[in-house]
Amino acid sequence: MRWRAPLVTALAAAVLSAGACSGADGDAGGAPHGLVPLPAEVVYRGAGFTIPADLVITAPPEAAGAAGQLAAAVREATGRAPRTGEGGAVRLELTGGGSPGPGPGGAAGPEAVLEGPEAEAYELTVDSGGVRIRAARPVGLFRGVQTLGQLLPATGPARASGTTGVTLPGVRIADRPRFAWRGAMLDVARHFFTVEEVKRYIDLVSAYKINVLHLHLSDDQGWRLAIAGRPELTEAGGATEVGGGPGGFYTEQDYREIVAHARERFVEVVPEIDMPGHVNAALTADPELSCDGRRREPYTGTDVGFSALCVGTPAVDRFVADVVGELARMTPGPYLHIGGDEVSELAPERYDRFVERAQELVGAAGKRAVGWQEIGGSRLAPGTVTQYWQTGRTPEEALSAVRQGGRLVMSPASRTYLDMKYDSGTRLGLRWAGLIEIEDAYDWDPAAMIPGVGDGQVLGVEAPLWTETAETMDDLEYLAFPRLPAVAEVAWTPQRARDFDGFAARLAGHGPRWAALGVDFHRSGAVAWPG
Ligand code: TNX
Repeated sequence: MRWRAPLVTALAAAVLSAGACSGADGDAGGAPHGLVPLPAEVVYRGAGFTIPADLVITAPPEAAGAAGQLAAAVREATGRAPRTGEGGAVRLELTGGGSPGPGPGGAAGPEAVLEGPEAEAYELTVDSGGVRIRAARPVGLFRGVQTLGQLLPATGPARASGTTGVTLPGVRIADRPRFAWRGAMLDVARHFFTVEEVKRYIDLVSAYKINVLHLHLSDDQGWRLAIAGRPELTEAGGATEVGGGPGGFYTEQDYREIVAHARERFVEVVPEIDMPGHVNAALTADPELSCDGRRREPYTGTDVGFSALCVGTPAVDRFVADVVGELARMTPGPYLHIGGDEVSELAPERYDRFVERAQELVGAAGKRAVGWQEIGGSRLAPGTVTQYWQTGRTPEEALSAVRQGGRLVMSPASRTYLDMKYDSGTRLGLRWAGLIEIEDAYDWDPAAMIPGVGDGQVLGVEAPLWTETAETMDDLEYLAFPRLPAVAEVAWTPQRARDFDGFAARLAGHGPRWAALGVDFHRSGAVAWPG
C-alpha cells in the first residue's frame, strides 16, 4: 500500500470537503447539504456566500492548523488557494474562556479534546458577506472548519473541469458534541498496518469528528510497539500475524509520528496493551511471563481466551510496570488502555489483582486507565473508564463500574463492531455479534442501552475494527464505510435531532467523494448513492 503515501496530505483536504451542496438557497429541514455528523442546531437561511478568487482567511495564530486545513479544502473545491491575513471574508475567532495549553507548532489545542463537549463547541455563520466561525478553543474552530468543509461542493474544479463560482449556503450553526469521547479503534495486532495506512485511517475517520484513535497494539498474534529495554517483545512478538504473514511493529519514532498526525487533526491516541489475557505474542518473547515458564509458539489463528500472564510473580510485575511506564512516556494523551477482556485462564482473585495493580501503575504515571467491560467487576480507581462491548450478556460488569462512579465508553458489539459482516454476502468479517447494516449501526441510543446507565454515565461511543479478517487498507475502508460515519453521528448529534432517513439522505453525497479518494466502501441499499 506504499503507493498511497503521497496521497495523505491531499486526502486530508479532500475528505474535509466531503458532502453535497447545491450552492443554492438552503432547503430548510430537508436533506441539508450532507452534513455528517449533523450539527446540534442548523438553520439554513438567507443568501449564501460566493467564494471570490482572492479569498482571504483571517485566523488567530492558535488556529493556524484549522486555517491551513480550510485553505486546502477551498483550494480543492475552487482551484484557487486562499491567502491568510487581516480583514478576510472568512474569519476564525477565538472567544476565550479556555485555558489553552501548548500544542503542535506552539498552537493551543489537542489537550482540550477529551475535556468535555463544551471544549469542542463552535458557531458557524455564512451570509452574503462571508463566513464566521467562533469558538472558545482552537479545537472548536477546527470542528467548525470541518463542518464548513462539508458545505463545499463534493467535486472540485480539478475533477469537474473548470467550474467556478462556488457558493456556500446561507446558514447558522450552533454546535457541540453530545459525548466527549468519540472513538475509532483499530486492531493492528491481528493484522499489522503500516504507519501510512494508520495515518490514512486517521484522515478518513477524523473528517467525521472522531476524536479518539484507540490502537489495539498487542494480542495473541502480535506485539506491535517497541518497548525500550525489552527488544524481544517486538523481535519475536512482532514477527507474524493472523494467517502467518510477516506482521511488523512500530518503533518509538513510528508511534510518535502517528500520535503527531492524529493530534494535528485533534484526535487523541489511546494505546492499548491487552493484558492479562490475549498475551501469547508476549509469551513467545519471554517465557518467564507464563506460569509454566514455557516459551509459546507464535499463534496465527483467530481463537481467543487461551493465554494469560502469571499475575503476581515479580517477573510479571516488572513487565507490567515497564510496559505501562513506556506507554505513558510515549503518549501525550490522558488515557492508557490496559485491555482486561476475555481472560479465562486466571482465577478471579488474580484477575482483580491485575486490574488493581495496573490502575495503580497507570495512575502513578499520571494517566487514567481504560479497560474492557470485564474490569468493571474489579475495584476501580477514580477516573477509570470501562468500555462496554458484549451485548447479549447481563450488563453486571458495566453496572458495577457505574456504581463505583466510573463512566462507560459504549461499544456494543451488535451496533458498533465494524468487523461484523453487513449481510450474509459480505466478503469479509465475522458474524458472532450479528449482521450489522448501516441502519443497525445508526439506530440506537447509547444512553438507553443499559437500564440504569443514562447520559451522565456515558463518556462516549467507540467503533472497534478488529482485523482477524481484514488484511489490507481496502478491507479496513470497506468495513468502516459507511458504518463509521453512522457511529460518529450517534456520538456527536443530540438524540432528538437524529433520524435514519435524514442521515441516509445526508450520507449519499459522501459516496462520490469516497470513490474519488479511492475509498472502498459498502454501497448500503438503504442509501440512494448518486451515480
Ligand atoms: C471480541 S471485543 C474480542 C476481540 C475479537 C473480537 C472479534 C473484545 C474485547 N474482544 O478479541 O477480536 O471479539 O469480533
